[in-house]
Amino acid sequence: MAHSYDDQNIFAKILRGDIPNDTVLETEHTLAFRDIQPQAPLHVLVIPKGPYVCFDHFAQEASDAEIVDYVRAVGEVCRMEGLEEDGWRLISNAGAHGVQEVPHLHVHVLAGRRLGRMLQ
Ligand code: DGP
Repeated sequence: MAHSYDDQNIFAKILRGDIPNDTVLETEHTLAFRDIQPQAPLHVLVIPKGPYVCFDHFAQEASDAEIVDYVRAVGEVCRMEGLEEDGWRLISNAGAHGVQEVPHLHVHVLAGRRLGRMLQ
């Protein structure tokens, strides 16, 4: 599947500094910030700085350094936010059936309450 990246998406604008964000963690290749419409007491979005639409695009085209940095950053957010004891959920929506709103890869980190068993 070919992936074409739209650099006018809202997370691209956040990465360019055109739109402010509440940053939790920034590394060489990754930015984590609080979701503007939190679905749980803790709702952080973790995005690669590179122009990747979804997980598959990232897995195919990102460098090993970007991938390692990204995966480590997701773990670091969970640690920094003190989630180890009570746990968390990671979600990454892709495409129409995944109901992906913003076409820049992001993982949602949700925590702070017991979440429903079923994904909606
Ligand atoms: P998704 O449906 O997986 O594409 O989720 C996109 C998320 O992005 C959604 O939970 C709301 C969040 N979001 C949209 N616009 C902004 C924004 O301008 N700032 C922040 N922090 N989050 C945003």
